[in-house]
Amino acid sequence: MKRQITTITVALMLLLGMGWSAMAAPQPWQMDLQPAATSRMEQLHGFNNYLLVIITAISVFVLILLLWVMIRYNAKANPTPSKLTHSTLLEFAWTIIPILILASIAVPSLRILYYLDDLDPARAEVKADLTIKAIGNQWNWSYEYPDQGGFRFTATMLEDEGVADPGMPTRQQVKPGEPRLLAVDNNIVVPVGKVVRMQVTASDVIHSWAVPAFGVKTDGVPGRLNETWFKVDKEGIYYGQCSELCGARHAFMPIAVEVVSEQRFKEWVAEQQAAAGIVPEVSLATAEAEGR
Ligand SMILES: [Cu+2]
Repeated sequence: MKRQITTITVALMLLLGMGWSAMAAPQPWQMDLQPAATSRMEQLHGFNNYLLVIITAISVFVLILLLWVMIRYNAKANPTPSKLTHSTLLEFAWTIIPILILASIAVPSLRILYYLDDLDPARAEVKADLTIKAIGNQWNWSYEYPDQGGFRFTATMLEDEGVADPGMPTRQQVKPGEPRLLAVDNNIVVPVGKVVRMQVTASDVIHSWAVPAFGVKTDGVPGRLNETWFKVDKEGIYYGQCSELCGARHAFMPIAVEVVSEQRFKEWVAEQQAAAGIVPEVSLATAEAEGR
């Protein structure tokens, strides 16, 4: 009995803990979506919850109808069945009501879809501050920062401690505290609170650049440049994975996005430019402001 109570308590704590822990990577026994780090994901969360209410109401309604028919209209309870074959009112109702339900799903769904796609320069809230290009390769991601001098690097998954993968060149191993199968050698770094224009393509087969906490999932198609955007409200490291089956090591090309302060981002850009031997360009606006 005591053991049972302990098990139930642990299960309850796990369930409650899932709702509370704000992690940017999937957690063991996680039931819900990852906590939202962007306005995009907040909207997707809202839509998901809204659908859950509709789905639950329909399921409960159908269950009640089934039980009602089984109990009230079985051969024993209802020996002389009704001869009714037709009911205009009923047919009208079961056509119109589903149409209304579908419309109430379609309208918010399309509104979110347009919002996710909306990188309109005329709208201040989704005007891009920074562009990053992600290129999917079998099996890692290359990144370019075209408006920061054009430096580029490749992000490859870190290996498990003590496990050398014979199929891949020797790489760094995960450090304690880093999530295995998600941590990479070179995180992409973005400033907090800035709109990032994410361009996604691929060099060989179709990949997909996806970070659940951002509500971003964009296919990388060879020969095609797809575009999406996100603005992260909280600093931290956010993990994602390639989400389009791309070959044997598809599960081993994760994505790690480090969201930092604007100051730290500038320092990081300067480090990357120095490493790549890029002379930082002075933008026209800065030059004018400094009277050059
Ligand atoms: Cu893949």
